[in-house]
This record gives sequence, structure tokens and C-alpha cells, in this order.
Amino acid sequence: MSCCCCLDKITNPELKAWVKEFADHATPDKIVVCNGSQEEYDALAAAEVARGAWIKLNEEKRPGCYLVRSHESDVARVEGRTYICCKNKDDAGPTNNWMDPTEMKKIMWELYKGCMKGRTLYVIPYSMGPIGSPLSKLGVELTDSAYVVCNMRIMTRMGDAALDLINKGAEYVKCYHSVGAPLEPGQEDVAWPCAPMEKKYITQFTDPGEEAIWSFGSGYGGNALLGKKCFALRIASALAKKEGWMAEHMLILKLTSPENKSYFVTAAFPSACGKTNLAMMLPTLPGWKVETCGDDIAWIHADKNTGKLHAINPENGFFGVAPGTSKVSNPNALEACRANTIFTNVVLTDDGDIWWEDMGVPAPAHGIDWKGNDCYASKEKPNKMVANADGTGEFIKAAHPNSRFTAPAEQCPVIAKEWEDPAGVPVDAILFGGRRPSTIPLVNMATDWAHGVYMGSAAGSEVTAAVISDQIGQVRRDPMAMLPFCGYNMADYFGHWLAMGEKVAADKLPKVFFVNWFRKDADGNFMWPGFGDNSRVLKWVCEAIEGKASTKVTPIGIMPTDDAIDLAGCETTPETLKELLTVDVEGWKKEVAGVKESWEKFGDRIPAALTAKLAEITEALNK
Ligand code: GTP
Ligand code: SPV
Ligand code: MN
Repeated sequence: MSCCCCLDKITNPELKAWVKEFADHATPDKIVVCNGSQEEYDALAAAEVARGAWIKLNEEKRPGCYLVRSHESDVARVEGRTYICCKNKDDAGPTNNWMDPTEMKKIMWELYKGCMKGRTLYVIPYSMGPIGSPLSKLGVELTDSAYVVCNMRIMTRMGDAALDLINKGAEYVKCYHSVGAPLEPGQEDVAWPCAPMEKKYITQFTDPGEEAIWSFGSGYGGNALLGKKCFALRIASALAKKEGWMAEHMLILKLTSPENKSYFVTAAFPSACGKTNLAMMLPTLPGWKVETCGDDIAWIHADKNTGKLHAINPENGFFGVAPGTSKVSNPNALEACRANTIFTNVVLTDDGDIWWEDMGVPAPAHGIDWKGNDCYASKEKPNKMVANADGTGEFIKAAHPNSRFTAPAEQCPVIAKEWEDPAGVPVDAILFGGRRPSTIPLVNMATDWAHGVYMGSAAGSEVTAAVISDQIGQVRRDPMAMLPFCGYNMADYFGHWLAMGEKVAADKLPKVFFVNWFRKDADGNFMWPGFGDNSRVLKWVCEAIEGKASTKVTPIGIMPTDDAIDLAGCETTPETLKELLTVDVEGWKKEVAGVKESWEKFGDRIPAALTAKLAEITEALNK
């Protein structure tokens, strides 16, 4: 192994020894300690282009942008192969895969043996949260993927500044990642190396003092960019429980009213259920403004100075869902990925640009789909593509439904000036939501914190393509949108939410709401226009925060009166709105029964305050 001199940059002896130990075992050809510079990124990208793995996009149309196609089997998170490993199985809880840490380490250490043969070991020091903020946390990821290095540079604060802190003795989480595809001498590499499903492992070790992430076999998104879901949610949620804060799957937005009053809102929606879109929304209501603080993850602390809950976005970029992102639905996201962006699994056009379904522009006459095959504009529908050169035949998904753009947060035209504030932003409202085709109304406010926690715990959604699953489209319970991301027993997590409510005076707690943009009519069409029109719901949320909203008390919570949502200039009719704001009592009885059933697996670990709320709502529905 040729050991590059840049290992000398690591002056923290413990870190150096750890890197060396792993390198001796994984046997890479060389080691590179990443400095996080643009030059380093450019050189890595150029090398990937040179070996035919990445495509450089048209420099005029998409400056500094690349297209990458993953292996067909490696397109999303793999929940079935994701583990929480702690000594006591009950501490991982019934919603996580569990294995004894010693046993898992044995299996994975064996997999890591020689796994980087023929490859480079990149050492990625990174910070989740602004460098040096007291709320930030550090990590070091060892990986053999240049794609991971480049994506981590966009998604985290990566390189020398983070290494400096670690060299000075700051704590950090140790993360191993390998695509799990060693190269024998003379063997040619494939564009996207990865291991078969049964060899993939995404493992979080969560015992106190033992926090670590070991990932093997996948190069994609949340499986491989270990600062994101593995650290900022699974490890962080376990740390947060111990340390008295929260790590949540939430966007953070700043909402400013026509009266120039600003509010900070966080929202937990499951994967591919609208966080990025809400975080960057262009309100259709005149005079309202949305600015972005974060689009996926929020770390929330009780702030000593303001006495309120404060949120920071630990990330530095967006790993956003491409399909559906259009000039109409989310112009700010499109602008954010105009330059310096990595696109994964979208369509390549003949002029070196990209395209995806529902981009709001007609499909190109010819393109290359995410699998690398020719595709053509459909004759029947100009915004769809087909495999036949004559434009006939079945529509295909030319961009994978979970295709993504990785773009720097600072490129978002509506990034809020507070987005990197080391103290975070004070949270005025928390929204929960998901894709619910029936029963769940457009918006509903909790009567108090415990009811809000109940609402979050009762959240559910149709499973989306953000995960490799045979349940796509089916509704599953996804409490607080954290089902795949909670690093410990979910019942204890509910208890922690309740406890956080004790850290702040009742009148300083955020108000909690449940929203649903995804109700469908009998023909399967969305009943609510969504996107920018969601500002109409946010307006009511602000009125409710001010105690000025027009409300009705219902068995399920506090809801807008039929005329309380501003529909001026909106395509939705008052009749449809009324339907969206009606409590379907029979549907809700089933809903509550479903929640109760979903709690059975937790035994008596569900907090009494939640059981009481459920009983209260059931009783009100039965009246
Ligand atoms: P992750 O990055 O996986 O966590 O997803 P996300 O929650 O950020 O979801 P995102 O905003 O990327 O939206 C996912 C999909 O939902 C896109 O195809 C959007 O077009 C669609 N979507 C977002 N908001 C709305 C809405 O208000 N109404 C409807 N009908 N679709 C929406
Ligand atoms: C999600 O699935 O919620 C994502 C994408 O944000 S990933 O980074 O793959 O987890
Ligand atoms: Mn997400």
C-alpha cells in the first residue's frame, strides 16, 4: 500500500491509529485525507469522468454539473439491511432491525477484509452543523467511493476545518463505508460498484461511548453519505435522548407575513412527502414570503436565552428528489441546482443537459434514461418518455422516481440569512404530515403539547420510492417521519418528546399541527393543489399562533372553520375545502384503532400520556 504523506496532516494520534488499522485491514492501494477544497473536488470529478463513470454536463447550461447513474439495484435506502446495534435488544425497539454489536462487528469486519483492494481509501473529516457551533457534531468517514467524497463535500462542512478541530482533540463519530467491491489486479472497474443486497449492511452502533457507523455494499444516498441519516438522525437521536435535545427528520423554514412578522416553522414529513418543496415554497398568497433554513434534518435544543426551542440544520446542501421538481412547483430548487450540482439517475439530453418527469418542460425528442438506454418523447403526451424511437408505446420512468440532485444550500435563492446561525432559530410551529389519500384533513391543530406528540406518533404515509421496498404505495405508520431513522426504542422516543415539552414554559412551546396535502378524490386526483398553495394553510397556522384564527373544536383537534382558509385566487372550490376540513368520524375511528394496534408491539413502554390522549380522542369520536 502506498501511504500518502497527507496522513501526516492527522496529528490526533487516536484518529491516525484508527485510520491505519482500517487501512491495514481493507488494504486500499492508497490513502487520501480529503481537504475539502474545490480543486480536490474537481480532480475527483474529472477522474470519474475520465474513467467513464460520470458525465460532465453542458458547461453553459449546467456549469460545474455532473450526471451519475447508479447500479440498477442501488437506487435508494435499504431499510431491510439497516440495523441498530446496542447491547440490549429492547433498547433498539420493535421497529428497528437489531443485532448484538459484537456479532455484527464480527460479520462486518470480515466483509471489510480486503474490501478496498485496488481502490483509494478517502478520509473525510466533516462537521454536521456550522464549523465550531456548540450545537455541531464532528465525524470522520472512511470510504472508497469518490461519489461519496464529492457528495459529502456538498452535504456537510468537510475537510481541513473539521480535521483541525479533531486534531485539537474534539470528539468525533467514526464511520466506515465501503462499496464492497474490491478490484483484483488487472480487473476493470464498473461505473457504479456495489455489493449484492444480502451483503449490504447499514449499521449504527448506539451504546453510549461506542457510537459508530459501519456501512457496507451500497453507494447511494442515505446508505453511504453517512453524515446524513446515519449520523444526523440515527446516531444523533440516540445522543439527543441522553443529552436532552432532539434530532428530527424536519425541514426548517422562515415564514414572513405581509405585516412583516416572521415565524419559524419546522415540518416532519416522511421521505419524498414534500419537505424540500415546502422549505423552498413560493407562496401563491400575495405578500407572504418563505425562506429556507433546511430541507431534511433539524437538531432542536431548548435555548437558555429565549426560553424557546431552537432548531439548526446540520446539513450544508440538499439531496433532493428530482422528479416533480419544476419551474411551477419549486423554482427555487431548480435554481439551486442550476450549477455545481451532482445529478443521480436522471435523464441525459442530447445537448448535455438533464430532464426528469414533471420538470415542467416537454420531454426531449431523444435522451438517455437512468439505466443508460435510449428514450424518446411520447407522441401521446409531450411530458412523458417511451422506449420506442417512433414515440409510441408505454410510458417509462426515464428518470428513476428516487433520482436526486445534490446541490449546495447557499445556492438556494431563498436561503434565509439565519440558516447558519450557530444558536439556531426559535421554533413557532411544528407540522407533521404524510401522504394520506383519505380521512386525514388538510390541517388540524393540537390542543396542547401532549396532543401534539400524539399527533406525531400517529403519523403515517404511503411508502415512497425513497426506500427499496415491496410496500411502495401502501400506508404504513411512520411516527414523526422517523420510523426508519430513530436510533432507539420508538416508545422511549415518544417519551422523550413529552419530556422536551417540560424543558420549555407552556406558552413558549411551538404549536403543533397535522397537515395533509395528499387527499385524493374518487378518481384518484389530488383534492388540494399543494405546493405554493400550501401558503394558505401556513397563513392559518400563523393566525392560530397569534390566537386570531377562526377555529372549531372537533374530536380530533382544533380545525379551521369552513371559510377560514384564504382561497382568494385559488382553484379549489369552497365545497372541496369543506370536504378537506370535515371530520370523517367513521374513518377516524378506524384511524385511532390503527394507531392503537400499531402500539401493541411496544407493550407497556408507550407513555401513559399518549394512551390517555388516544382514549380521550376515541371517547370524543364515540359521542
Ligand atoms: P426526502 O428528500 O426523501 O426526505 O423528500 P422530501 O420530503 O423533501 O420530498 P420533496 O419535497 O422532494 O417531494 C417529493 C415529491 O412530492 C415530489 O415529487 C414533489 O413534487 C411531491 N410534492 C411535494 N409537495 C407536494 C404537494 O404539496 N402536493 C403534491 N401533490 N405533491 C407534492
Ligand atoms: C430520505 O429518504 O428521507 C432522504 C434521502 O432524504 S436519503 O438521503 O437517501 O435518506
Ligand atoms: Mn429525507
